Amino acid sequence: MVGAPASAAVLFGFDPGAASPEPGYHVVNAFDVATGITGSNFQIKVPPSDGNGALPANSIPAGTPYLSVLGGGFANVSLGGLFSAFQFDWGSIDTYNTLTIHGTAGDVVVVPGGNFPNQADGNQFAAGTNGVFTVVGTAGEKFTGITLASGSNSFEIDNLAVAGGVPEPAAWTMMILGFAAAGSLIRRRRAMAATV
Ligand SMILES: [Ca+2]
Ligand SMILES: [Ca+2]
Repeated sequence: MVGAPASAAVLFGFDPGAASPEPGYHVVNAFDVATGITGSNFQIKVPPSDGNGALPANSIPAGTPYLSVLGGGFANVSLGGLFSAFQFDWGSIDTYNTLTIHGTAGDVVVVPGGNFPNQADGNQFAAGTNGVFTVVGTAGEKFTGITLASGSNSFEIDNLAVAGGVPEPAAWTMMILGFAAAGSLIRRRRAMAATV
């Protein structure tokens, strides 16, 4: 990953040609339907690509709808909680795309070709403009969401994912067994107290 400091302890980077979610992340918004999004002049874009948006080239599964913010529009997308890191597929990166990261560190603005010194010519297929964009807080920062804005068509993303695994069934079983053991211990103590 090519890293770039956005502010003191908020780092971001881009993995060219990669797909979200990478190991350690799980998808919270696949943008197949318009949930968790507010704004104006954006759409859940159903492929094929056209003047309103280009499918992020490497998103998995391939060919699903994605979020496209059109010229002059914006979209606020919630992470659904507080997370120390997140990522998404960013396709056909353009210099007129602006990403604002919201969180406990305040707003951090990312501008392709500016403080995000990356290829940003809108190429719809090249690895250099289609990959995974990841944001990490290195000093305890937590992130709550993002705002996408675009001066022209379009700003396209898919598969917003947050750090941390989905709890495994085994982990839930252990938690339930733990609660059950604590409950039986309390009951035994009560029984012993009653016999004294
Ligand atoms: Ca999708
Ligand atoms: Ca684009």
